[in-house]
Amino acid sequence: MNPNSLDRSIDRASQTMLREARSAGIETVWDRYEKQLPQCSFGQLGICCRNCNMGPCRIDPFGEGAEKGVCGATADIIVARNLLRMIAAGAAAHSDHARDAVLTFKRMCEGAAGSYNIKDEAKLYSLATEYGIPTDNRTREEVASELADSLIAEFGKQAGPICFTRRAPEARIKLWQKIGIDPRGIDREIVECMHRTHIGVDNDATHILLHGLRTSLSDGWGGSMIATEVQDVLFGTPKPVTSSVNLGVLSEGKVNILIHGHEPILSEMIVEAAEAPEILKLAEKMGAKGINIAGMCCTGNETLMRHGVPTAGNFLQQELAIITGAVEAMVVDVQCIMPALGQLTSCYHTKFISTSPKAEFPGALRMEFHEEEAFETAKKIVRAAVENFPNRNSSKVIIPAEKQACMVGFSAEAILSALGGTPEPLLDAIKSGAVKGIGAVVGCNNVKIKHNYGHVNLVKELIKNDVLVVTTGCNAIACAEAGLLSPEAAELAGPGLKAVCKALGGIPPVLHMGSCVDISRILVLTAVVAKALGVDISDLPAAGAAPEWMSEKAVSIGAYVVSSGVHTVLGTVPPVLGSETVTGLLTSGLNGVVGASFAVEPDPFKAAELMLSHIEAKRKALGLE
Ligand code: CUV
Ligand code: SF4
Repeated sequence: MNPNSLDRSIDRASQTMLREARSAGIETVWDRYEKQLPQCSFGQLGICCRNCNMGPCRIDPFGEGAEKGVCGATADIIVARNLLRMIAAGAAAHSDHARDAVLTFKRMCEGAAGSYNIKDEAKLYSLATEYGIPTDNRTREEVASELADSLIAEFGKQAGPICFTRRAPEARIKLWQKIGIDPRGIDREIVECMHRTHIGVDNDATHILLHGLRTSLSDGWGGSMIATEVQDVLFGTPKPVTSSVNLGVLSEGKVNILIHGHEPILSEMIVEAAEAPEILKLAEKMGAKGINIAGMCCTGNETLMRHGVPTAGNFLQQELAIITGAVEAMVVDVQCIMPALGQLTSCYHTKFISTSPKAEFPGALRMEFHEEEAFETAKKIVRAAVENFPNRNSSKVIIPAEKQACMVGFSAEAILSALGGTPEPLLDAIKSGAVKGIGAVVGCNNVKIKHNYGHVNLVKELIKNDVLVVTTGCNAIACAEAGLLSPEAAELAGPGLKAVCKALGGIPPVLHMGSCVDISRILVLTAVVAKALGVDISDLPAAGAAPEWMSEKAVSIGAYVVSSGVHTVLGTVPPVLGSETVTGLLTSGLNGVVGASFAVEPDPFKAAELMLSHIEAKRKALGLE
């Protein structure tokens, strides 16, 4: 890879910081990637196994050396098992996040998490109804408490089904039941992944993969959806709000606190704590003009869409933000936080504060966060950042100018209300061809793809061709940085989509639906549209993409999106090419099983073509020309 900053990112703010990193001799993720090259080809192909201590074993991809592991496992078995473990880890990450949100909710009901309360009562009652919980003559707290118990029970259910899976169209549920992938309790599915992949248990690639689909569904329609819904009850269901993104949101004169990771439980409190009068007074005393909170990654998405808190960047910008020299504290919880941050922050005055009982980092200052004293801990963290302000070395500060306006917060509820309360106007637009279909573009950054290049170009191609795009995660932030989440971006859309955006009062052609767990909102939206059309999700003119994905969570996401019937294009190659059987199943065999499959295409322009032709084919099948 060429170390030229222009080749590493398409984003100007990031290019500026990459230049600064080079001149200061600071190492970043791109440099570490180069040191890894060439990466191990056995790993890339997915044909190494360390599942027992007779190994490690590896299969010779050229058929010259070993064809089997010591136990006799073939490439098919090893690749499928490795993939299943990736799905298990991803589903576990989302679902453990959900568990913590639900437990906080339960503690709040018991009066033991005093800093939290119910922000969306309407959602509380609609969820209670969905769970068959009686609401007449009961206090709000009684209803909430029983709902919390029902949600907690979803994790340990020995027999299915998970309640929210019943939001899918009837035909989809029947299909899941028929092929045996209607998920049971979330924890059960994940544990079974680990059991099946232990030496000498499940040794048939197809059989292994089917359990992968079931596990992923327990994430999408289970863990992730539970996280989304409970967070909406606790923190409010997002509504359209404007804000700004990119490294330029950092402030020269204020105390900058970055909140990075994935859970809103902590960040919601930090946002509140930064408004406490005594803390603002302290900031003034320290010579700051105020306190500036900015998000990163999905924690950023959560606070962006609920409070309009600006976001400083996505996954590959976490180090670049520190290199501005203007960050007093980088506060992290879980997921996608580079362990490199410890050493990096030690080159600056930045305090690297870890908060999750589950996640410790080298070089981090530990300020463990527990619901019981949430607000107090949040204040302590903010105070530590404020007191660090005088240590900022202004000669080291470089804040890029780029700061892009965006409109975010399009929950499924917000989209329906923008449509006037029913999906009909959207259906009409799809039927008339003004909107050709829906593109769901999500997922991480990956150093293997030029930062934001895949995200931005793919989305631009889709809207240019009248495909309405819904986005979450790091794609959403990339889109925001490129100006695609502003109403003005409708000018970049095809004539049909542009007119629809204008008719709906000036919405962007790319709708920010939230964080990664909020891909569950996309599932809900597709289910609503499919039901209104009287078809299955796999019949919709819709396609998904993860142009720069890297995490195991993304593998679980891809699996549940496809299992839900949405054809999905991946921008980086998953480690499966060592098995023709597994590769064939993923890229075509699944069509006959769940009515959708994967494609891999690193070039975003070609990926857009794949999605567009899929959408065209689905339109034709529905009789829409
Ligand atoms: Ni999950 S999308 S890197 S932060 S999982 Fe993290 Fe959201 Fe990928 Fe981005
Ligand atoms: Fe090797 Fe089989 Fe053990 Fe894997 S499970 S390390 S293939 S012997």
